[in-house]
Amino acid sequence: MALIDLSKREVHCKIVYYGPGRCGKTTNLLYIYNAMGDRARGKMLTIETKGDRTLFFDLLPLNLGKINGFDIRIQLYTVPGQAIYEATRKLVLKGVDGLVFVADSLRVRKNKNVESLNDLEKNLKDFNLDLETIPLILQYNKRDLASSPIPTLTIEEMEQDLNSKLNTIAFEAAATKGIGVFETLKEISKRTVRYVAEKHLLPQQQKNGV
Ligand SMILES: Nc1nc2c(ncn2[C@@H]2O[C@H](COP(=O)(O)OP(=O)(O)OP(=O)(O)O)[C@@H](O)[C@H]2O)c(=O)[nH]1
Ligand SMILES: [Mg+2]
Repeated sequence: MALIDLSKREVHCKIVYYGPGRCGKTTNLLYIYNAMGDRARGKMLTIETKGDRTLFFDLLPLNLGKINGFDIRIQLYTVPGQAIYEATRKLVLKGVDGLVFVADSLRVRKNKNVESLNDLEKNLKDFNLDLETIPLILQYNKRDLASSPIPTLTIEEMEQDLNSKLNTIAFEAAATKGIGVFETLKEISKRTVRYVAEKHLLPQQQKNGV
């Protein structure tokens, strides 16, 4: 859950990158980490990795500067996408304030994308959250492969599979090249900060007469 420190005028929010195994969640964080200067980023923490598979989670703290006099601190997390790490995925979701669902454009991952979105919905329910209330945006990753001989999904198919009910904003991305990475981060940060402010900050300020 977001932490708001009125005395230090700091807002801390947690954003989780969710999605099937190998869709590019860690790649998003690595790109952000490498592109950000030391003033804006903290240390990137990668807890247990085997090859390029996340076994626990990644964590990247970011300082997004001030909004309305409040320092905005964001913690980006990734879940391990592989099906067997279900318990860890749920653990990482605890206290989430905003979500990026990263989908894989590879045609062979069509079902995995849908399964992972269903898994997210189920896990959120256990925290009394749902896909409609929490800020959630989509990222269709690996779009660079659409111009390769490898079979990929069209944007229309991905929209149909993943966004017909959600009706949220979706960014096309190629995380290895950084395409769409900051667009995604900017949008989810904006929505999450707004959500946290409306949910926690305004009531707290009213209570304290600030
Ligand atoms: N061509 C291409 N490859 C990508 C892209 N994004 C990620 N990859 C590759 O896909 C593989 C998996 O990427 P990761 O970022 O480790 O995937 P993940 O979602 O963190 O996977 P888990 O930790 O297992 O859940 C790596 O080899 C990446 O280099 C992309 O946009 N285009
Ligand atoms: Mg990973």
